[in-house]
Amino acid sequence: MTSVGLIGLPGGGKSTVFQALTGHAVAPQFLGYDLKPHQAVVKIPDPRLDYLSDFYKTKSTVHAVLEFLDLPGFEPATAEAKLKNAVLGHYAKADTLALVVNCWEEFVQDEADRGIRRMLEELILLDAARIESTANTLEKQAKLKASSEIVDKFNLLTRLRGELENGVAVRQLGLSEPELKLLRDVAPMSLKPVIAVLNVADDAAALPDDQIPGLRAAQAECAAAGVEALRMPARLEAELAGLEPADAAEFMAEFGVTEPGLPRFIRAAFSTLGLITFLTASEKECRSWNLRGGSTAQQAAGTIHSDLARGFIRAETVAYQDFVEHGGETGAKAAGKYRLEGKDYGVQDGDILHIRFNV
Ligand SMILES: Nc1nc2c(ncn2[C@@H]2O[C@H](COP(=O)(O)OP(=O)(O)O)[C@@H](O)[C@H]2O)c(=O)[nH]1
Ligand SMILES: [Mg+2]
Repeated sequence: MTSVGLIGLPGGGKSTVFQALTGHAVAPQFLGYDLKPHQAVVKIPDPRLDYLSDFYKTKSTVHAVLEFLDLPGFEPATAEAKLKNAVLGHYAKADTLALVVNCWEEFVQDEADRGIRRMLEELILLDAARIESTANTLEKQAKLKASSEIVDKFNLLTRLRGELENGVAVRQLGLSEPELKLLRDVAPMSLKPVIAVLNVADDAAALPDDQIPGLRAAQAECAAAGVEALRMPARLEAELAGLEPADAAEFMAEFGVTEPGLPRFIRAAFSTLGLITFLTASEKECRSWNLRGGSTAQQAAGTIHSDLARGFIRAETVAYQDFVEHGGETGAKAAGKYRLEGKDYGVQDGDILHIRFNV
């Protein structure tokens, strides 16, 4: 299950964003020194899945999910090393980090500096220390037996140390697949994708970016760090999350919110993580699935069940758009839109797959 960890300064609005995105209210922890993360699983809304469920009058509809973790915060300038390490240990559990930044207060320049630059720097400092000690161990191993893997890894880590010392995150280096493989056990924290959630005030919900004091500064800080930024009036959204759909729509209109935060956040998370969605559909069950972009049909089959990957024969495939345009399965088949794809077929976002297999 793909997980998103909410991180940031204490009081930046992590728990508020958590509530906005998951609908789960958690007790406020002003200092963020309570080290227990809160967890919630959210169904990913998808109109394509709704359409297919409706079309097949399916017995069961299953949404792909994202897991959200409301992680403890810390203040980089003053937190003790022990606390920092405990908190950063929690960050390691998330696939992607959502950095929540207070942009609802007046003096946001300081907040942008503390809440964005300093927080991201902590990930880099942690990696620098960890990579240094791994590199030292490798150096000793290389003296005993210098395999090519040890040498390649040592060289890569030496290069990373230089980059990290210059404040460059591992995620910014565009490493190749073989390089990433060498780093698997090191699992650098600064390799994790980061999305910044710029938490703006309720009455700023409908304002253009440049009319929100300090927002531009925060966006510039994110751009400098190579991090995508998403603005969200989190407190307002947290209230919305607790309302009936009709009331929520009225409330949104009143505050000029055109689209709730969750779908916007999911789009940003999917693009940052390089995820796509594929679908399976029948009278029995309609379901959406998360998949790493660039995956093959066999890998998609494997996310459904390992048996389907092992005994993979063909993936009967139709693009969602073609399915809809031809009025469903029969029409799309008549129009020749169903394809039989092999195991190496590169699955596209919105593909409806039916895996033929034999075990
Ligand atoms: N005015 C305003 N206050 C907010 C907003 N988001 C959070 N807060 C307040 O800031 C305080 C800390 O928020 P919280 O989500 O608990 O921060 P956390 O420590 O990062 O989890 C709470 O009193 C929130 O009500 C916001 O968008 N606008
Ligand atoms: Mg909190």
